[in-house]
Amino acid sequence: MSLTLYGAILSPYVRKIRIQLAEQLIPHELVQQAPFRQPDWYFEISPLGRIPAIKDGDLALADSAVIAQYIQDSRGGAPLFGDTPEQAARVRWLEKYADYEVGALATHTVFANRILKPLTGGSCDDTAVQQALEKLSPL
Ligand SMILES: N[C@@H](CCC(=O)N[C@@H](CS)C(=O)NCC(=O)O)C(=O)O
Repeated sequence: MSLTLYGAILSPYVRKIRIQLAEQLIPHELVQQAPFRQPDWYFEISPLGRIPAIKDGDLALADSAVIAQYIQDSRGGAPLFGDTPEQAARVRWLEKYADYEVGALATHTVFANRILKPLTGGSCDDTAVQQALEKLSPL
């Protein structure tokens, strides 16, 4: 089955999947999709409109953690989650930490305010950015 990845290369969640596909030498097509102004059809692949999403034949999947696990399960290749249950648990913890703790501050607050909002006609919330940077600095 042919695998299609939808997303924009600036997204850390999309880059996670691109690194996996490259590491595991998995053939795929990349279709550029921004995380805003999504066409209606994209919500059938990614119900929340977020990137990344994939199509693999008739299967549509969203969320980078779900996609990474599916690719590992369906394509195998180099071990992505380590060789033992302990290593797999550690990898998953780091993934959740990056996705939901670092991502909330770095991507959804700093990047969104400083880059995306001005690009889309909004204005940067400097207080939110400053608070996020302070929380990120000990990480
Ligand atoms: N938990 C999701 C997060 C994906 C995510 O938030 N992607 C951002 C781009 S970096 C997005 O699509 N934002 C648009 C939105 O939230 O509407 C994943 O791991 O795939």
